Amino acid sequence: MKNFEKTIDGVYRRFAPVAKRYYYTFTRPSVTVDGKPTMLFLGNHSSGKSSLVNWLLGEPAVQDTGVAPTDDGFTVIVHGDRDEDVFGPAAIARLPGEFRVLESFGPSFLQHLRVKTRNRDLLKNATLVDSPGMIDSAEGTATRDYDFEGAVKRFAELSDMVFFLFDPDKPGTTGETVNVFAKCLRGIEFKLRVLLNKCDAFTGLYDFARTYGTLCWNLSRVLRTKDLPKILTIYSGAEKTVADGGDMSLADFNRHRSEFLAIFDAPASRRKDSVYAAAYTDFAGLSMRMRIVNRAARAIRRRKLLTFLFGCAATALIGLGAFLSASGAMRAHGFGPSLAGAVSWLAGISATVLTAGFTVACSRMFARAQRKALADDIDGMFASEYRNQTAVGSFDDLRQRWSGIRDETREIIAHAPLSIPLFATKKRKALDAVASDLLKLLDK
Ligand SMILES: Nc1nc2c(ncn2[C@@H]2O[C@H](COP(=O)(O)OP(=O)(O)OP(=O)(O)O)[C@@H](O)[C@H]2O)c(=O)[nH]1
Ligand SMILES: [Mg+2]
Repeated sequence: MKNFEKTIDGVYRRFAPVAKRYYYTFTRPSVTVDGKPTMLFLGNHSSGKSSLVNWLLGEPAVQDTGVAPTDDGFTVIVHGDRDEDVFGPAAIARLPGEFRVLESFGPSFLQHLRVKTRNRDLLKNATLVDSPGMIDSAEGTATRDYDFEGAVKRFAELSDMVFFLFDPDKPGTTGETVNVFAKCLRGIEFKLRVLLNKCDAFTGLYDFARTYGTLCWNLSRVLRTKDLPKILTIYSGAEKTVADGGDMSLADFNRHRSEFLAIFDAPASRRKDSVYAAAYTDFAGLSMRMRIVNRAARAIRRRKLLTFLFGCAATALIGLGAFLSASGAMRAHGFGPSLAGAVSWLAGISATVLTAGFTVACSRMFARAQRKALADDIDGMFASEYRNQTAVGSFDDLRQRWSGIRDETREIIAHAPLSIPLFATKKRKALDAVASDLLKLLDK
């Protein structure tokens, strides 16, 4: 595991300058060697996230719980010999290096971050992250003074397993929850586990069936995957045999609880899977970005060269024409050779300068128009760049990867300064080779 993390971290470092040049943000730009798997808990407010964390960690309770919205920030719970709570900007210094990327969310976010160190067995193998519950405000969107969705997305990318909790009261009807599901968890569905929590509170089978049905209905509208993800029906706290609200047996729910707990028995393999998946997505995405941007930059360069050559020819011709016609006219009017010569040179030089200026202005305008045209036909560019691969068989993976980087790539081609590195193709091929070698690394 150590070697695996070291190699991947090395590859990230090696390609960081290339990624910067292509405005590509790695999802996990550094991998902590010998890092612990991170488990993130998301869900509606009062869906029982903090209670579940407390149950996993054992007595005494680490997180506050309550019916009203309790948590207003993210709490990272890590292993440490002494019990310590660190709030705000200092908290980030307590976390492994890969969490540094959270600093980019600014001081308001950091005010909502805390790190708790506790000496509990489970924390020796995993780090837990409790999050603020998702809430719907009156206007339909919850207002927070930091980019909540962005922070959730970053945390989800940094985590090795994401648990999304729903509870029987609100099985997926909160707008913010649906938003987070739709936007932030795109592309990381593989590490997502859906939990239907508080199953000990059902009054009977009908109550359970209605809730489960509603949850599936809501999930199907936001998840892209063809199959419904596995939903673990669980509850936290001491084991019970019958539900609180009726006489429904909890035997099957108890089985799911054991399945849920088993995840925490071997969390290291989850980390390996997710580090691999993030690295593969990052490297393959960067390679795709390089191919499309290089293609666009080559087209722009070709157009610039053509305009330059055309401009040079036009400038020379017009300058010469002005010189000759001025000297002809001066001579025809009987001016002496020295005055005729001076005026002709003046005419020639002025015409050359004017034409050159006009050519430069035109070439800038053409380049801008061409960048816009290329950006507008971004899908066409993707289709021609990948025509060999898309012509045969299914190319779902290519299309999915493309949809992940398409909009940003479009903006870059339209507006950002483009500078292709020396040996761009060689660099891209090296990156492709690394991406395909990762799988071998995983088997070791
Ligand atoms: N019956 C039952 N109640 C639960 C369970 N888990 C939590 N609760 C109750 O649900 C309420 C909310 O629990 P919390 O753990 O604070 O929920 P949370 O998701 O952390 O809420 P926020 O921090 O506000 O987002 C509390 O009153 C808990 O006692 C459960 O498994 N079964
Ligand atoms: Mg909570």
